Amino acid sequence: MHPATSAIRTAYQHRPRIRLGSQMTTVLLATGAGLGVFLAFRVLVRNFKKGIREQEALEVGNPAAFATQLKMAFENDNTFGWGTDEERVFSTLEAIPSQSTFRKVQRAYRDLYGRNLAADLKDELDSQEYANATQIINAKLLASG
Ligand SMILES: [Ca+2]
Repeated sequence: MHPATSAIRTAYQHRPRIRLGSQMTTVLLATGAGLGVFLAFRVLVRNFKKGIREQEALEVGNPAAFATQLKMAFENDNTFGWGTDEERVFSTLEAIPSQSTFRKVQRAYRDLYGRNLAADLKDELDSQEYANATQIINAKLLASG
């Protein structure tokens, strides 16, 4: 091989862009893998929490049971895809013994459905009903009794 050709070839093989490129690829792959592991772990934790909550929901009076009842009342939809069992929403809210339990219900609701209970209450009820619901919750004792 001609020495010049060989030198060009060597230079080509060692051009900095390739090295930077492969390093970047390595970094991106590592970041991607790290993110993948992180996301997979987060899904695992989320499913684990959800599984625990689903078990808890079988116990009457457990925050997860109240959360499930509220969700079922929200999803009491008719064939048009809308509708909410307001009576059931109110009777469930009445049955929650205290504001501290209500906060536990909110956490259970988030673990089970990945949603904010207060926001869903607002969405599912009209403004007067939502005011009534808020009143029911605010009238409760602060501590668990
Ligand atoms: Ca609904």
